[in-house]
Amino acid sequence: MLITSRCDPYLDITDILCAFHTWLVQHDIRRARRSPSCGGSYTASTDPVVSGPPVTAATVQATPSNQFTPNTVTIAVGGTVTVDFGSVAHNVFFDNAPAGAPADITAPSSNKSTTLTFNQAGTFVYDCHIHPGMHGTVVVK
Ligand SMILES: [Cu+2]
Repeated sequence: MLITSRCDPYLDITDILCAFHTWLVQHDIRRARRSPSCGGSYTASTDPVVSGPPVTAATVQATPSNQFTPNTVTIAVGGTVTVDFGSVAHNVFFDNAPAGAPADITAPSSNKSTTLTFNQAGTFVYDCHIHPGMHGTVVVK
């Protein structure tokens, strides 16, 4: 008696990897690499970007209305956040000095910009000590 299987006996690991690679490309997983075994039609520059990697630089406005805008920014490890101080003086403190946080901007600052570098992944909450309740968040990943 002939026993048949629903599984394709000729489906080998290359076919599985090829199908997975196609899925990665369709979902624009940016780490997907062209695989010679798949024939390769994928180029990062022409495919639409659904969600890219975190930016390496962001700017936060410290506004005269006592807000950090945008309130939360997300950057890559090693990226920078430039705090753009407006006409009203503010400062920036990473309270409790979490590991990897840049130095505080202790001096009341207005009409200037200061760039902070984040070399460790994490979520860094900062406050202005002049204005209670004025705080923002930098997510580094
Ligand atoms: Cu302030």
